[in-house]
Amino acid sequence: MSSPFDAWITNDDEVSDLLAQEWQRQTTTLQLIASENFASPAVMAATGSILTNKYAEGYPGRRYYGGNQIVDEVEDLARRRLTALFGADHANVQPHSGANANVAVYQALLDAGDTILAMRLDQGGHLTHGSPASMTSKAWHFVSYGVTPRSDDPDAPGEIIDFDNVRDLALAHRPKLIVAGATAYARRIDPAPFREIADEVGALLMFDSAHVAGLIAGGSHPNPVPYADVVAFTTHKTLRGPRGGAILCREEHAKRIDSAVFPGQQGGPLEHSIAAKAVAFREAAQPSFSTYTEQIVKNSVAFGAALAAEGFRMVSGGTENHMVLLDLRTFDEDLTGKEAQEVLDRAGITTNRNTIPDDPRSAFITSGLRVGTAAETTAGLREEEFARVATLMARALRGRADETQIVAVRAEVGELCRAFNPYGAFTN
Ligand code: DSN
Repeated sequence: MSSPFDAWITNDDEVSDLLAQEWQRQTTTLQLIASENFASPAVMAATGSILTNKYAEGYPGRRYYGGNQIVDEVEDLARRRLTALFGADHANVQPHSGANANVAVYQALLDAGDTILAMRLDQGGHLTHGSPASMTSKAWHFVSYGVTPRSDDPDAPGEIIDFDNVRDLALAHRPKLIVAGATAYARRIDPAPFREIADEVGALLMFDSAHVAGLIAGGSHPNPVPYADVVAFTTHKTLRGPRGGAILCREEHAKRIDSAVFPGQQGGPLEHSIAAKAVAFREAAQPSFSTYTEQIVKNSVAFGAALAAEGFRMVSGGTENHMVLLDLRTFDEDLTGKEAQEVLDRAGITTNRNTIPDDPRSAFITSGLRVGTAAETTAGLREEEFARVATLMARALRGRADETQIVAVRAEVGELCRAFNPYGAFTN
């Protein structure tokens, strides 16, 4: 099958062939990676546009290159749409990624060596929240909070953000910045208690909403903008835009945030991506986007329940966002996240292995698997189909030693993907 975007494909046979193969992969297998989505053709058209040719170091009205009259309008449009979407004072749409955005925030608000209180990677945080593997841990002093211990009480299963721990650490270490936000955490994150703790110790508050930016834009999760000094995020996850980052902040931080992104972190902005971000921000402001984000959460709840019925344990006992974090050990003590991801790949189900709180296995092996519903909700799957996907996952993993089982699941996955092609409406 060829893609409807063939017109964009180059005259380079090798690249064209790889693009066609990836088109096939994305539309004939299930995409359950919680940080991925299917951007609209309009977003992809802007990403592949003529704006890729333009150098525009600086900001609208203050560029270091000529010929930026139109680019200035593009970037201003993106900034206006973004501030309106979240009700923020100021937007910077230039970060190339979420990691760049986070580091720019630290650079803007802190001096080298200052203390930051953030969620530990193996408890659900992000590399840039001070992981020893990230440069952030070398430039700033991180203190890490985590989740409450797991409990067998079904009414209070634990593994949720431990606000007593956050407050105790904040009082003990007096951080200059507190970071809220996570990458492997299936519960709603309320910005209010973070603000209270930040105020109590005189810290600034950053909300890293990379994963949930779309859920916030759609009104399915609380908006951190009224609470946080700065909100940083990626534009390609639940927000369903092009790959990239963005920062929102209070007016008092605007100049320092802008200077930290350029020239502090980056050179020329990717104006083609900024045009695509503008397209995505407009899409996210439509009423249909709220319907979409509500469905994402409903799908996660149904998916999680069906996975639990198959014997997987949901970390924190449930989900309130676009992801389910699974502990595989209740399903099969010997099954690692790495093996599960590889088996599911063979069955046409794309996931990622993930550490879970207090995981006895390494980050490369893991006891957990993270699955998300944002992309396949875009493709049109609803609760019923996600329940079927849970069954298919369990069948593939139980029958992993038997190739005929994998082949049978792969065939059913193919059927689902034919019925729910995210770009079906655009295919000739
Ligand atoms: N935030 C990571 C993820 O959640 O997949 C990527 O950096």
